[in-house]
Amino acid sequence: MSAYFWFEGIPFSAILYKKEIIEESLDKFVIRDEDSVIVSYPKSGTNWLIETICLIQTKGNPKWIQSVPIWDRSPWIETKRGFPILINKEGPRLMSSHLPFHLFPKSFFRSKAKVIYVIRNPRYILVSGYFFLRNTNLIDNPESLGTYIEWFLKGNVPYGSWFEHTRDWLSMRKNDNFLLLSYEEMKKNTRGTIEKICDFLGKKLEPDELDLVLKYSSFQAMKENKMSNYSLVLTRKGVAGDWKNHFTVAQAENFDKVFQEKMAGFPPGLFPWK
Ligand code: PPS
Repeated sequence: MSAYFWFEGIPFSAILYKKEIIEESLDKFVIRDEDSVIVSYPKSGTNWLIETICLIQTKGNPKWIQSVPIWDRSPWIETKRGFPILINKEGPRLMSSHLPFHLFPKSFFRSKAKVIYVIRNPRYILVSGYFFLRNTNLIDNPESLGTYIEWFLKGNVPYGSWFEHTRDWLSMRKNDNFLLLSYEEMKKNTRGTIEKICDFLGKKLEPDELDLVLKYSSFQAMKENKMSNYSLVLTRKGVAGDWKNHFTVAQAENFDKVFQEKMAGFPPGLFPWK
């Protein structure tokens, strides 16, 4: 049996979250101008981005990423574990969040803090999330991919509707304190993406330091790093193929239709996948 509660129409696992903390992070948590926040919908490549940013901060030195668990290096605002760490931390903070725009700390919108938002083809996110939930006890287990697709399209999944999450956060994409990245771009041009992040965060790295960031944030290196590999131990990589192997033709067509409807109005090319 999984213990979870609903908050504003979204299921949250009681293992990781508490209603009072989510409420407090929304209304009372103070985000400071010097903070940087990594924001994403789950399964978008967040942990990869966290590892990359930690390595940028240490100029490629792996000591920090190999000695401190990833969730303590960039604590999650809304979690039982992350919230107390963050409120007690002085100086510029690096933090993570999967919160949708309307549940994100209100103080952020009055600050100059930086947000890096990473998006990914939602079909991959869906399949990744499906296998993740099948292997964990966080909320109810979907009995089939078909069931999970229904939940996903309705937004009855952790952190709610991907469409709303993405639409709402993308409304900030022209702000100076907002950097939009995609998993697809990180894969295709990893070095270029790291340079983009460095520019955004005002960090200057030498080419050999950049090589080290690349080396230690690779899929293989993260898988071998016990301080970072929790999200990889449950992944499908090497086990199953991509979303095309899992969706039926009808499911894929229906998903396309919903995508077109819900994401209408964004410039073509904003989403770097087919
Ligand atoms: S979480 O736990 O919801 O925050 O998940 P998140 O970290 O956002 O996403 C998990 C997916 O990211 C893949 N991943 C990586 N891809 C490439 N390189 C590196 N270093 C890397 N680290 C994690 C991971 O395999 C999950 O995707 P799927 O499709 O399940 O393999």
